[in-house]
Amino acid sequence: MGFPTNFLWGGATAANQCEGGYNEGGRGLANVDVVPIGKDRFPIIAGIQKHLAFDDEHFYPAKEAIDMYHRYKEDIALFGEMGFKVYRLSIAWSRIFPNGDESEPNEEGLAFYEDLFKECHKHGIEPLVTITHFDCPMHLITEYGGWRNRKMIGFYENLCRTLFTRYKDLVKYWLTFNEINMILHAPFMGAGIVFEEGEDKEQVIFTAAHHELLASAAATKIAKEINPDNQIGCMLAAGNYYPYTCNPQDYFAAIQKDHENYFFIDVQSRGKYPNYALKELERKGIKLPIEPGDLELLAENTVDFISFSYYSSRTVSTDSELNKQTEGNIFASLANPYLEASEWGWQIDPLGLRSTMNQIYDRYQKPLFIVENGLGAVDTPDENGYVADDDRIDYMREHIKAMKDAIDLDGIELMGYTSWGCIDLVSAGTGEMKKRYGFIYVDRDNEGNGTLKRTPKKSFDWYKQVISTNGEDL
Ligand code: BGP
Repeated sequence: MGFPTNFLWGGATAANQCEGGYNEGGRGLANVDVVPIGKDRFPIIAGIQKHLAFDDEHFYPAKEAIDMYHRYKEDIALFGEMGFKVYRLSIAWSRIFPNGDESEPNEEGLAFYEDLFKECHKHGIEPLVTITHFDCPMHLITEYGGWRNRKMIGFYENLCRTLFTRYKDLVKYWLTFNEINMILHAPFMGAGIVFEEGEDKEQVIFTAAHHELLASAAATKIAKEINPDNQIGCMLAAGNYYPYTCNPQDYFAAIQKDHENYFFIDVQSRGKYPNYALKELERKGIKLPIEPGDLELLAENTVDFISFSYYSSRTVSTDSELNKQTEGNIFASLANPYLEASEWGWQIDPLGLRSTMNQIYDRYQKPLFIVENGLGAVDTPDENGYVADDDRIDYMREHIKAMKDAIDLDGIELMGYTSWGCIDLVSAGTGEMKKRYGFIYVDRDNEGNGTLKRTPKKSFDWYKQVISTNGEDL
């Protein structure tokens, strides 16, 4: 019992949070380059428009990030030393198609990832590739309005066909969209959407969602045509909702919040829009721009596995006074009195991971893959640059135990586990360096100071041992 022998242990990153080299190798400008850091990181209307112009002061971190663009060999060697079986990374779309709508790809971008994948294989590491991780060429936003435009499907198909063809012998695990449900909470990151003053935001979001879902199904189809061995996964920002009390109203509110997230995966995994969503959209007067052939495409091209990120469970109430606590958070969640929280208020709930795995597995009956999990914390190195990150080890130990229970006691099929930010990188939520997740410390601060030197933390040796004993020695 315990973890299967072929269990895929590893770590995860995203291009825009670690590569840097924003203007090298023919790369075009992307949405992630212009997202401001600090408090107006997720503005709904005006803030983003203000920053659409290339703005040095507000987008420093993604510009250089941790310079993995130049240091990937060193970084992958360290992942290899930890014994990684898999490395999840994302493609920067604008390295492959700088504007997004060209017919021919940029060879320098393709060659970069080809070499990176070869480097992974050299160390016995299987790449797991997210095709888009909050990433969209700026030109597709300014010219076409991002995913609100149906033309995006064709551009994305072109990207996918290019990737699947070029990396046919190097990559077999693919994820179509990172945290596809984030489009509801961060539409600029999730779908390159900038709202016009006064327009119906929900209508725009669900139009874009329909386009992304079609693009995801089309990608699955193309992937199988090019190589039937390709394994395609969807990707959900997961974390089940608890009712704040046993008041039936609260319980039902929790079900509705779960629906909000499962909407996307229901389509990607079951191949059709769920009734609860169709009813809700109808009530709100929102129309999905369904064209002939769309529903067939969705039905015929469902995913092979369900991947998700899990950091925390969430708690919901129908009490309007209590709910004021949650204003301004990306995911509305009340403080759960039974849980402790990280420095950023993310509540730590390993059993919640097991509950979430059960919910998702019961719902879809497909193998699961945990592609993000970890503790974001401020790390303080000693005089030798060493970080004793015991809290991170404790967090991961408890979550891995919960995974093991889900496998052993609940019979859940779990393909693998890639902890988030296996090397310190720029935070998606804050745009800063100070919130770190890595097994490897990177000497870089919020202001861009530091040597970029890599130093293994205490968790590096711990995770190495976890992998070498296949999760037995925690
Ligand atoms: C997920 C994203 C990642 C990542 C992670 C941690 O939502 O897929 O890109 O950054 O969250 O979030 P943060 O960086 O805000 O701590």
